[in-house]
Amino acid sequence: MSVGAVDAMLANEASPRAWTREEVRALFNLPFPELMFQAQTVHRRHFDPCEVQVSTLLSIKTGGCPEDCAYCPQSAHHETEVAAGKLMALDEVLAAARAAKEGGASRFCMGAAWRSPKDRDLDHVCEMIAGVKALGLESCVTLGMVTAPQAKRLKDAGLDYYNHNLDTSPEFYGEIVTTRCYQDRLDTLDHVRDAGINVCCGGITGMGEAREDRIGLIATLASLPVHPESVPINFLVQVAGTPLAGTERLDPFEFVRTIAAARITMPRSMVRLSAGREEMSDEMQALCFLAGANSIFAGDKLLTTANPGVAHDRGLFQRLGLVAMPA
Ligand code: SAM
Ligand code: DTB
Ligand code: SF4
Repeated sequence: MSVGAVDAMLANEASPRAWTREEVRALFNLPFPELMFQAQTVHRRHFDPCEVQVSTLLSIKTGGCPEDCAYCPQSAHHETEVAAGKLMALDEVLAAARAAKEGGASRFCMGAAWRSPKDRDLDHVCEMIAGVKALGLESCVTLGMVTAPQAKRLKDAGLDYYNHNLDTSPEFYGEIVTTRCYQDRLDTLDHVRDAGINVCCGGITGMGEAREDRIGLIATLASLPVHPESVPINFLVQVAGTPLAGTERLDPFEFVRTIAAARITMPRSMVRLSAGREEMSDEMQALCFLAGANSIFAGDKLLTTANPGVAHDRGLFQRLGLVAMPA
């Protein structure tokens, strides 16, 4: 597709729609300045380009996970320095949520290294959600696969967002995870959507995938029955002991292109510049914001790996004239 043809294709975009691979491929193939122009045009149609939503992440149950996700330091299949822990106590979680609120976060996300939660685990998580909501924060959890009744329980507890990523294209997925399949992920997304919870769903780049896999990921996300409200794009954090440690580092511009493609294809979604910021220059992060990213995780730690500190992010926001999005 020529630059002019892509221009014409985007000129009449009014509402969210499904995207074919060919269309997404055409975006990835644009010269970088054209892609950035299109991404910014779409971004400004729906958002203030100077506002960035800030979430805080807490690992409420760390390590010892039975799944074999090749990127993940928390999998029991890999020998990493992450020790397996138990589910955190409610008061500890709420103390962290209070600190996140004081630090300026509008959303508090809790992650658990589970394949799927047991019903009695869910009792505790529901109490945490209710506590986080009572503090005036939006709530998000990522607990692995959930059934329809479990999703309903989470909704009843007041959950705002459920994070469950597709991670990559359907073709590459089997190289990365063997203990659950792509369809399992799609099923969980359906359960969450049907329960009336906002969907947070994205993927990872830099795992040794081809551009076609990044295209396949974006086309799949943008063809879900409803676009995810939030789309985290992670840059692989290489952790010693995981099978993906030592993978050749992806060209940073490819990552920026992936952000831009997410922005253009899912115009009303929040696109999160997610894991991997610790190893990115400030200039690369600025390019991601220019490409349409409008959400980040703040705080020293993601789940188990490092994230730029709050002071650094505050400085970056100031230098770029960005402001935290009000809740
Ligand atoms: N166990 C749950 C699950 O897999 O759905 C929730 C937690 S899991 C750590 C959430 C997401 O974090 C994964 O789907 C993956 O996209 C991302 N992630 C995990 N390890 C990562 C890494 N080393 N680099 C970048 N992203 C990572
Ligand atoms: C997502 O897409 N990225 C976040 C969140 N959802 C849960 C997690 C990133 C984890 C990075 C590796 C770690 O810190 O363990
Ligand atoms: Fe477990 Fe989630 Fe890590 Fe996969 S990504 S190993 S499911 S914690």
